Amino acid sequence: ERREQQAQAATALAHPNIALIKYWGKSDERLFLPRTDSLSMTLDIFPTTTRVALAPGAGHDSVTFNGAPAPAEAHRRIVAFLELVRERAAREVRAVVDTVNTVPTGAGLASSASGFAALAVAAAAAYGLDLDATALSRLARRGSGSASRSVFGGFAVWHAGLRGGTPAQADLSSYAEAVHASARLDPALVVAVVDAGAKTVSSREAMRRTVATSPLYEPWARSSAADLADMRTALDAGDLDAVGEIAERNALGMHATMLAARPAVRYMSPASLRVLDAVLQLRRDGTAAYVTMDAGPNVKVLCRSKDADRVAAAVRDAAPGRPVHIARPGPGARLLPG
Ligand code: 2P0
Repeated sequence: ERREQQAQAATALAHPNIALIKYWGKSDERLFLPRTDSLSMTLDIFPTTTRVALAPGAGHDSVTFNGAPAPAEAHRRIVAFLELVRERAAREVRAVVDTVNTVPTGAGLASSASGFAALAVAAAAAYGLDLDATALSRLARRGSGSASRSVFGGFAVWHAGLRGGTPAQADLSSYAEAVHASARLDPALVVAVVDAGAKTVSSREAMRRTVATSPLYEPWARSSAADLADMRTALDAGDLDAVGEIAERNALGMHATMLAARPAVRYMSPASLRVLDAVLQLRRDGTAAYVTMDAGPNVKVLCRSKDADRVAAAVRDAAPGRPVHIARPGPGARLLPG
């Protein structure tokens, strides 16, 4: 193969996203197909930068995180992802993958969304695949479900896709796309890192257990479809209070499904609940602030951009000594020059 004589490299940048309508539960674990549609905001903080360089003659892929060899599980998932890219490109050449994550170590914020979005964009370019944003989103999904959404900036909806067809049809129909939000919305997301420790149950295992055993799962999945329709209307109208109320009920409902799983999965800690109480107090005092939580104890508070400092101060009071970050809507994944 002549083109493999010439090493090719590409570097991409992507940001994390936080779901306002959650992805919780897969219909196909291998293809990363979700049971429900989800909707997120891509953040403007903590980008991941990933460089993929083809390594002609190398017998295996090598992967570093922040300059050190990647942990075994991350290495395994990245190599599996590269196999998929090689299959698409009909090429065998191995790669060197170097990833720099700017999430502060132990921030307890998932980096798989920004990580696989950046990897999808960089690997597709390095292997010579010419993919549009839809195809990149579909590809990123195969690394981590939520990565499908980080391909886009601002707000994005990830379609669960067709049910009842062939696996290939389902795969083709499950991708994210940008969602319109009114400029009036002007939101901020205050991220309270209440516990930097590793999560007790992986989201993959927790999703599996919730779908298999929680009697609350199907009712939540049905209500989530209604939440998504309401959320699109609220975003389009720039109605921050409606966006916040819908996001909060969807997230707390997701946590309720987990609490009802057997055995229960509980990510909320006493410190999380103190932040939830502080947010209720902010609302009683007239500041629009709404919580969302993911597969861990950290709390994200949606508010108006102009209120972000005040909300952050209230959150700091409720969780003394814990890092608090302010994020706003950020850009989609993109190739960097050079
Ligand atoms: C979300 N989460 O919508 C949901 C809400 C956590 C709670 O996506 O198994 O790392 O790689 O597809 O995307 C976290 O799960 O899971 C997640 P995989 P992912 O953001």
